[in-house]
Amino acid sequence: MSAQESARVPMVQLLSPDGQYGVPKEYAEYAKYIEELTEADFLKFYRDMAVMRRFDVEATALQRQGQLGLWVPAIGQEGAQIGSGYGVGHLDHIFPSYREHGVAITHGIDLMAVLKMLRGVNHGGWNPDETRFHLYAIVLGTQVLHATGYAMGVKFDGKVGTPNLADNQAVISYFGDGATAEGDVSESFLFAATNHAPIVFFCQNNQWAISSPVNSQTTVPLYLRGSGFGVPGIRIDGNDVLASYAVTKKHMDDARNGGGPFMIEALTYRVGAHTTSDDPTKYRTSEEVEYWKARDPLDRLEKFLRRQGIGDSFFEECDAAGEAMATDIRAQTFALGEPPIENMFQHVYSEPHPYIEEQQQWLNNYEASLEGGAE
Ligand SMILES: Cc1ncc(C[n+]2csc(CCOP(=O)(O)OP(=O)(O)O)c2C)c(N)n1
Repeated sequence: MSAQESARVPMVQLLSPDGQYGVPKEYAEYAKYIEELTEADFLKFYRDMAVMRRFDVEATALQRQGQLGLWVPAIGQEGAQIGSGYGVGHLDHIFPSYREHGVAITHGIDLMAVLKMLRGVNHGGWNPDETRFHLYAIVLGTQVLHATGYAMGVKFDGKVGTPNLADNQAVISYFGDGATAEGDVSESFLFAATNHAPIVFFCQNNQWAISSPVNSQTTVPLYLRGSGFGVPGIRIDGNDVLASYAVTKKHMDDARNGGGPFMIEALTYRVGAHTTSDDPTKYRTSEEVEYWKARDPLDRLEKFLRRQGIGDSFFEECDAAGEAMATDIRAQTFALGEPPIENMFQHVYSEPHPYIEEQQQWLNNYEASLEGGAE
């Protein structure tokens, strides 16, 4: 569908681009989730969005300085990620793709673990058992199948829809508009629906899959993609952190309580490059980018907070905290050593494997030949 057609699709928006809060009557069911929030929650949303953006700027600079192999920017997607991340319950499991640094922040992942992975010195760096935030997945759509399987397991274990609400669990999986074209995602919808699995499919439609526009992935709004399989869905304004929070929270609660799978399409925009290896000026116009910058998720929440009487000092504190974080991760990144080369053979299989041992032996011999002055 064209950008003009897409803009006419109804979506949940609770915060307008100029920071006015209001709940249209057709979305009244979401209002209570915002009414439960305190001022401290709104400030936390802003602070984390600001940290996420500053982290992104710093990581991009570190990549340009040769400190990281690659960086995957998420500027513009802070509202979708911080809002939905906080909508996830304390026992729920999260299956990200590779751009969910903001969701990672909401679940206490050490940001250095993300940087180490993109420098190639670890294989992920956090423990999914403890954090319930699973490892990044580069192969598009795989994490959606993993999430669906996990949700089916939760269901088979009887942890869904029990009277003991505090013990129930659900799963959320993140993926992009491009990933919806993968068979894995369609298969996930089918298994989730037929097993009535407790899962929310959270699609960040940032409108580009590298250089492929979303209208090459679909002719219908993506939130309808699950419906033929039996997965209902809704579109939200992904640059509205409050809509992202309230809609995710409601549908995670519903899934946990036995309501089955649901799909959320968060309409947002990747303002930066796909990765630091990409040059988006080759395939999209600066007018389009400016249009979306004017709908920036941080500006929108800042306008809302200022309307609530939050003054300059809070925003200055956020800036200072962001600078301190950036200084810290820069120093930590510069201090990272080279990992032992043997690391590449570890964690390939859980038990010793003859092919891996053979390759390691070849490397050992090669290194010994260099030490012996083979040149
Ligand atoms: C199965 C598979 N095919 C192709 C790729 C190469 N690839 C990496 S990212 C990407 C675009 C993904 O776009 P989207 O799903 O919209 O997510 P975004 O990167 O915009 O967050 C492609 C094609 C891949 N990683 N995995």
